[in-house]
Amino acid sequence: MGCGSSSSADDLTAEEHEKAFTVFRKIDVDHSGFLTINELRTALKETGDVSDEDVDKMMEAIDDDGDGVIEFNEFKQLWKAGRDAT
Ligand SMILES: [Ca+2]
Repeated sequence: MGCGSSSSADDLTAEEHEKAFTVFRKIDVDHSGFLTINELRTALKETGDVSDEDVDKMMEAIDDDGDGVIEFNEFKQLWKAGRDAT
């Protein structure tokens, strides 16, 4: 349900990129190269009290190309959004 292609420049620094990738790999427990909703759910529940509904919503928001999994480039957008929000 993504609206248009937002191919904005990747403005993460090398350090941020590395940090994001470390977290990504940690969440990607089966090392498939992408995050499934189950992996996302596990990761989010570890950080706090998150309902399945919240996970579903988040998944939908992150999954830009709508293939049901989160690739690293999608995760990076999340990382960037989280950084910009603080
Ligand atoms: Ca995706």
